[in-house]
Amino acid sequence: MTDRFPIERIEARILDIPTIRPHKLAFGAISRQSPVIVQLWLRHGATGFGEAATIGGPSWNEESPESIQHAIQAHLAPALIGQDGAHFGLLLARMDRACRGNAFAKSAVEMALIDAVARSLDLPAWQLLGGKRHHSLPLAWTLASGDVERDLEEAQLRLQQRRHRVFKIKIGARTPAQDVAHVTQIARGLAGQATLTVDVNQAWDGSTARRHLPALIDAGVTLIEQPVARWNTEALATLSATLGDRACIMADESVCTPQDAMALARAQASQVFSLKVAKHGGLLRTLQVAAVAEAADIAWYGGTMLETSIGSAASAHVFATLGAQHHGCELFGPQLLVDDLVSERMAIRDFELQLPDGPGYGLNVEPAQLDRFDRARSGQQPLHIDLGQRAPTV
Ligand code: MUC
Ligand code: MG
Repeated sequence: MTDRFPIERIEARILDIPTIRPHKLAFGAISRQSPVIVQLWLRHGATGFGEAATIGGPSWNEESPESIQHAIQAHLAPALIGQDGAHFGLLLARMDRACRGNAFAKSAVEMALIDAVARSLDLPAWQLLGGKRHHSLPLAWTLASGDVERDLEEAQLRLQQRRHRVFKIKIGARTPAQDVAHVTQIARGLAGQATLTVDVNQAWDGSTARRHLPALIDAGVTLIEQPVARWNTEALATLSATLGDRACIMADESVCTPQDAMALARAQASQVFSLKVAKHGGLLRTLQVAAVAEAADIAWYGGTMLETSIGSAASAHVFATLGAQHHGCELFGPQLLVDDLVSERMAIRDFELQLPDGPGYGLNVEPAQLDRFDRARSGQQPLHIDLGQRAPTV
């Protein structure tokens, strides 16, 4: 049998795109995103685009834009050039043989491959991933300016625009008492208008979480994301067992591989998994993690690494195919950036993200925008996260 879609070329470049305001998380603040954009050419077919975005260089997990670009250029692209792009599973196995780990890098390549093959077949990517089950999903916005007034202004505007009524508040950088006060003030300001979630990004230990989460729940928080370190399955399980009726515990950094998902499910450590294409190592592996969740009666949430419209639309295609037990999504990355790489973004209507169709991810990527933000052209340096003041230990 002749190869249908020989892979001809794969390129990866780092872009630097400022955010509309500093975005403050438990581990530091960012004022730009540095996505790695992959372009993949098929000899008898189309070109596809993929993206891997980290947050604060290698601060969110081990991979950085520079390590992702290196893994692709030095190891993943050479393993795939000349291979038939039609066989996604075989190509994932080839990438695994060429390079251990490096899930973000693999996800960007696989994303570009699926886009290219779907475009060549004139199909939406969701068609290759199992078919569409959702046409839209509730879309959260993250409040992370660190300032109550500014957060409330941001939230009120988005409520008026009918874009967001689920707000995720980033905490963990300050003392727990300061965080509780911050969330409580926001909750009072938005009472009756919004649903509130918090993301602690692993900043607390088990006893801090046990002590302070009840006050956040009393304030009105209904979903609590990664309150403790990613290895701390035991603390997650205790929190899920004790707080579970009043609010859901959601695993994020703890759940990357399908094996992580199995271990968390066995331990009954969380009621929700935040799914992110990058940390799972691609769209197909996101489906695998989602399958474990569904089998274990764990709901899913459509997470983000603050990608541009490329990574966000690819994520939307896979989320569109998942089951009914979900808590919506947070694919707001494009709106946090000063500009985008595509001519038209996914639409947001009545507080919901309208999930896109194809071909591929249904995007029209603008080459001039890729050039405009290209680090190799602008000469920007790798990002150093703003570490700010260290929070006192509790
Ligand atoms: C994370 O840990 O969830 C997602 C939204 C946001 O504001 O930060 C990210 C990372
Ligand atoms: Mg998170």
